[in-house]
Amino acid sequence: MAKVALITGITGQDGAYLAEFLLKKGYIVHGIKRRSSLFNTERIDHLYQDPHVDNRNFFLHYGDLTDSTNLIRIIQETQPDEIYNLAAMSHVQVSFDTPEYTANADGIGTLRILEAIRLLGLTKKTRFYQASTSELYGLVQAVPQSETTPFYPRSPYAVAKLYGYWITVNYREAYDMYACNGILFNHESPIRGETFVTRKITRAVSRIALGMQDKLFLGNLSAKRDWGHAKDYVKAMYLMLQQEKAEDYVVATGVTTEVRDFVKMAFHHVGIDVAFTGEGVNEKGIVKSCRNAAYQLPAGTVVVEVDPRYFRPTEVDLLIGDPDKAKQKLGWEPEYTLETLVEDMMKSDLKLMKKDKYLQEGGFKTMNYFE
Ligand code: NDP
Ligand code: GDR
Repeated sequence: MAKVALITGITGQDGAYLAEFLLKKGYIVHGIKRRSSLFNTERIDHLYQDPHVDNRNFFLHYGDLTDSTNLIRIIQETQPDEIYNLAAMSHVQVSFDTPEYTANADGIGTLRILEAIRLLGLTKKTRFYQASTSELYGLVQAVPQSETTPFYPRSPYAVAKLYGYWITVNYREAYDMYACNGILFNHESPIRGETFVTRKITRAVSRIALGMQDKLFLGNLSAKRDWGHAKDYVKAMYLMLQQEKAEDYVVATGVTTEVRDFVKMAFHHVGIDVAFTGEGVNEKGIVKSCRNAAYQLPAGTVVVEVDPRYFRPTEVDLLIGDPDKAKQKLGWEPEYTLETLVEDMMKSDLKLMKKDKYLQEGGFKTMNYFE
């Protein structure tokens, strides 16, 4: 019998990679998507199956983490062996603007699923994965951050995820459920949301290299993140649910990099070498030399500027994870390095932007909203 998985947040970056991964393993995959006035399934369109054909193994259901009865019905109908709770309002800066909604979806949403499993009598059948986050560590207490490092959340997003983390631990202990937290550090990919810093950078650098945009505006260039590839990280999610005993795991690369160095790496990929001068709001990224065949930029051109509106009221300065437990107990090993991650994202965005340029030159309207 094929195993059945239910993925919340299937239309997001991780949901798409995880669905693809589980389908390849022979799972029947159900996903929850939100109703939207525009199509929101671009990341999973390649997995779509015509509802009129037989032997389908991929199904989508309308739902929302803020709607208990909807979640109860979907879980009852699908009777999943594994639930991966990936749905969330996942943008840290946006959570300062929408704190109450973020608490509802990311915090109470987790409780709604756990409670649905309990009410439906599925505590012995259904294994539960919670998408916890390195944002829980927040204000640096110790590095590298491991499963035993104390938490100090620094945003409404992280505080909501703190509730999600502990309610998962509590249901594991109170009801003997198989429930795990994956404390995942930042992971990116060519399908990363466009307003997270890495994707914002790879898109803008591609456009600058093609002569479609002059400058990239960023916030805090000194923040340090432990960046991995989402394709590697969804494997760890799956492995966490295949063990004898449910536990919590850190998933990270163990390498940390400043935002400004990620910017330099992305520019380097297109033959533009950038140096940073100045400090804080006055810091600028300036072209040192340009070996870019498509678009020559004179030395001294300012291609990066700091815009304080991207500063956060409370920032997380330094994240560096210790993935030792995941490596030892799960046998997890990432395949990508930061260099191959940047390469993967840059290749993909260059291709997308070339297409965009072609359409623009042909007189067709293209997307020009870059936050
Ligand atoms: P994305 O933002 O790409 O995807 C989030 C998903 O959640 C989307 O499918 C979105 O739907 C859905 N969603 C948002 N709100 C609701 C809601 N109220 N009800 C139902 N679905 C909802 O995030 P990622 O794929 O990057 O991350 C997956 C999970 O992992 C998130 O919980 C995130 O907080 C967490 N995480 C991510 C890390 C990362 O570096 N990527 C690191 C650590 C944790 P729609 O497409 O309609 O917007
Ligand atoms: P993060 O990711 O907040 O770590 O949360 P993001 O890419 O948004 O920010 C990383 C760092 O870059 C700095 N930064 C900017 N960030 C954005 N978005 N836009 C900018 O212009 C910019 N300039 C500088 C930020 O201040 C920050 O320090 C991500 C999300 O996926 C969460 O859901 C997840 O839990 C964590 O990673 C782990």
